[in-house]
Amino acid sequence: RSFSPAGVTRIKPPENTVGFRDTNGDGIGDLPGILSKLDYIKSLGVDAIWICPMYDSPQYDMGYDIANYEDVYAPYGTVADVEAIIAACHERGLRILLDLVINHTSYLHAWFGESRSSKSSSKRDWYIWRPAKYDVDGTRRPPNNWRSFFGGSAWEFDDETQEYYLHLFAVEQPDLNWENSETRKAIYDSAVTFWLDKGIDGFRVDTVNMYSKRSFANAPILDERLEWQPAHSLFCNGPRIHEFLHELGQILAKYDAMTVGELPHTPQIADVLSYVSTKEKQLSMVFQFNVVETGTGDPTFNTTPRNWTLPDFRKRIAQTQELVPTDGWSTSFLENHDQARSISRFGNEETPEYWALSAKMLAILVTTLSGTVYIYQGQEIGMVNFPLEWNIEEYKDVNSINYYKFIQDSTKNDPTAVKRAKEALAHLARDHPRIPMQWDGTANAGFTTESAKPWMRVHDNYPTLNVEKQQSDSKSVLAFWQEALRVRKSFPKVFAHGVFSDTDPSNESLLIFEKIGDGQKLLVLLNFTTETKPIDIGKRLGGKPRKAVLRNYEDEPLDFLRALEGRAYLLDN
Ligand code: TEU
Ligand code: CA
Repeated sequence: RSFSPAGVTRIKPPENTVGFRDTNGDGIGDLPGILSKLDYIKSLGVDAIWICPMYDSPQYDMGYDIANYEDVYAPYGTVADVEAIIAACHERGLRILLDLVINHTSYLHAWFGESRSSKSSSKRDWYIWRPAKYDVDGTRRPPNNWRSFFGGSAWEFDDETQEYYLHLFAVEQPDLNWENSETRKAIYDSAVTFWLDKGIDGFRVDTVNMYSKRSFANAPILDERLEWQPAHSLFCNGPRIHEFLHELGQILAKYDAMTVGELPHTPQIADVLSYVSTKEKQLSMVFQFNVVETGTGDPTFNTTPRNWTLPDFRKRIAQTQELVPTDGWSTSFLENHDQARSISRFGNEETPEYWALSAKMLAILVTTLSGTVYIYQGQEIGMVNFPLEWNIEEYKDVNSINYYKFIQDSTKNDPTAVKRAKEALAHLARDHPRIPMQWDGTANAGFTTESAKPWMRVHDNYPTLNVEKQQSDSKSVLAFWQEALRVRKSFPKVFAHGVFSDTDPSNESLLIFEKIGDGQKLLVLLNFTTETKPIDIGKRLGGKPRKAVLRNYEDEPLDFLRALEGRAYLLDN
């Protein structure tokens, strides 16, 4: 366990992944914390929960670096705690998904220990090792120019056997070699069936399209200033990926388990369908990135924000909805542990009024789209990004830390560039969704005991923005989400299965769309600006008086939408 990959800045690993709830006062969220809040989760009107990786891990990527698939990270609890959650979920009619992280393991996984021990190890081929390249002057170089997702080369040289190993993510996350059938079998036996046998209902499958590498050729130069280039086209959606997922699918089918795969860098519907088409028997559904990538940077620096327009945003929504009339299935979401808060990105938090309107308007958007809806902890109470004023030390995510350091180093600490990097993080960093959940108005927001030091700083707005406060307010964001999910479930044919059409694709201010299903039509009208915009709603309702099934203002004038107003109407088709 002494092995430490060379050539990287050692960062102190954070103790935790997301901060849901701490029950023993060590400042770290834990499994009993999840157990204690299942009734709350159930009360939202959801059917299932997905738990981010709770496995044994040195936490270089907040648990997405797994050292043992069959054990739990001790500060979170034990395998028995997970079993208790499984049982408690099922008692309440909730299903439970775990996170399946099988593109890579931690460098501390026993498989990697054996693999790196010698070139003749029986597990050598379980990871991806390649010899170094040498310049004429003897300078050692990695096998190719690939950039890792978290910056720097995607290859790390190991002194022990004088070869490089591939890591698409952090240095501490070596990629498994899926070409080796023995490796695949070990993955299925350990990561997959160990937990299915314990009764979980399925998995969220991490980086589901990266297991089959196309080749190890140099990536095309996308940005000449960079030594290492993004190589998605060479490792995403590779030649054997569907064969692998079909193999995995056969195991999952035995357990009737559902899956939601994470599908980055795959914007085209035909490619998405190759994973989720029912006849392919691979995945139940996937998270497409089209919508959440709105307003993010180029593939090299996805942390850098860029301007976005409503026509761009709605085109991306339409791309996810295109799956609905096929034999595949879609998802609807705006947040997860990798995405900054949606209100801070797509809404407006300038005033408390705008904040609440945005939260509800975005809730209407997410709950009226077809597919399976996913909401992320804190989204149901309208949690927002932490402010720009927070020190850079408050950022704990490896992606944020490396990004900031890269900008500092590559610009020789140019103040303008460094300031811009900090602004970028304040807008898009993965840290925003990971700060402690805001349960109540006591010190530390009820996430942990009042005297404990939470592993990440609590948002300053917790005294006014918390679950307890919203539970006693029938007009709260929380109450609105509950209502929206209830209405959605009352009309599943049109809310969850309806066929989407954008009626005003070039409108820069109003997002208006229709859904058709089972003789019904759902009309959704959302104003993304803070100005009142004229629109003939009466005409769109066919001249008949209607009451909106969802709305974020008290009354329903028929010739305009006010700031951040949202409404959904059900009509006969
Ligand atoms: O994310 C994979 C992924 O492709 C991105 O969303 C990633 O977070 C981003 O590109 C980083 O720049 C998954 C997990 O959701 C993420 O938390 C993990 O860090 C990653 O895999 C590695 O396991
Ligand atoms: Ca704890």
